[in-house]
Amino acid sequence: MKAIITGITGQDGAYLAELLLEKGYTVYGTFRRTSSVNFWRIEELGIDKHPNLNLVEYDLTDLSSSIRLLESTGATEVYNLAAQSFVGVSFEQPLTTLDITGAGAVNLLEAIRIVNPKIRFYQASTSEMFGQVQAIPQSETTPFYPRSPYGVAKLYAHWMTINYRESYGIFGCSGILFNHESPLRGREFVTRKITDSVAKIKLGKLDVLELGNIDAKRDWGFAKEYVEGMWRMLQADEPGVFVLATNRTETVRDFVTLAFKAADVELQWEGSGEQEQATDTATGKVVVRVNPKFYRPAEVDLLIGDPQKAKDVLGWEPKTTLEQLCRMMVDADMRRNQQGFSF
Ligand code: NDP
Ligand code: GDR
Repeated sequence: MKAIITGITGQDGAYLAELLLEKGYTVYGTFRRTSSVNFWRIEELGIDKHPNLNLVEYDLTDLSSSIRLLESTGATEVYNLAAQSFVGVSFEQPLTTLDITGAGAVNLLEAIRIVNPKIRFYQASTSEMFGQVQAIPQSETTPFYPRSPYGVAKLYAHWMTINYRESYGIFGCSGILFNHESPLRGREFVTRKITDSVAKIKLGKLDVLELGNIDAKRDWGFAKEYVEGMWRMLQADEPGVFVLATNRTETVRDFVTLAFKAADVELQWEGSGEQEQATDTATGKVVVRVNPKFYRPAEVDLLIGDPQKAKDVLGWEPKTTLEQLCRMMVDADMRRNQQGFSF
């Protein structure tokens, strides 16, 4: 069993590599040439020196490297997790996002068509494709209305995966995953920004956490469970589109309250809109403030997914509650900040 994971330096790539290694796969995990190495996640999971893990330098925007990657490894499963995945940045870099997040997936699909059409392909699609939602909750049949260059690029890759299945019979699956978080989440994303800041405030290393739109509602699950769903999709009898979600939605504000609570800090919220802030009830100090600098040109207000199909067909179900997830992340960030490092 040989699998390629593009984007092994990211959150999901690291967890998926751990899962596949446990299952006895030989894993080829791709990373980009950057000025500084970025292996902290696979190091934290303790798999960076695993004998069955091969780290391969690769850029998703390059078709010929995609072909060589498939030829040289002989892999039978490809999990395309690499992307410019930060929605906020996609407004500043729409064309780079299109190249990597949209066209990048087609480089791999083309390479599969050329090298070995029997290779099974997983595309990391996203609830961002629902954008301005057309139904509540969102399922595999809900119409799309993306609200960011990232969402639009992902929608292109999603339809191309379906198109390559219908045109060439490629076993292409598209997982429409709702937000999933963990202690390995990047600090640019809101949950990890919050839990890392809570730890820093608690330890006296930061005064105030500044956020953008705290009214946004998200369906947050635990990343480690979601990568199991990806694997199950590629083991199914038929390729398909599957939503992975928890079917619970909360505001960013709720997540902030939960995170401070996990660090034994009670918040008092006051004001509204750009004036909204929260104080620590024990000290009376302002610890959270809204800063419009973090607003996006267009926002996705409400996401809540219906994972019934994944449950029925794949036997997949989320187990970790938002409270457990949030505490896990706060604890990890407390430990890291106490030890003097935080990625
Ligand atoms: P991350 O941002 O943590 O990881 C993205 C990975 O893609 C990194 O390893 C990054 O490498 C790599 N990458 C970026 N550009 C390129 C490129 N040009 N060539 C090769 N590799 C590249 O994302 P997550 O792990 O959170 O998400 C995994 C996938 O799932 C992404 O496609 C994301 O869009 C999608 N997704 C994520 C959800 C979530 O809630 N986490 C929900 C739905 C979909 P580097 O380290 O060098 O930057
Ligand atoms: P999202 O995640 O855009 O849903 O994309 P993110 O955590 O960046 O934002 C969630 C919501 O929080 C609001 N927000 C802030 N966001 C960030 N990053 N920083 C802030 O300071 C802040 N303040 C408020 C945002 O406006 C938004 O409404 C993630 C990524 O992993 C995508 O790759 C993935 O496809 C989707 O989840 C599903």
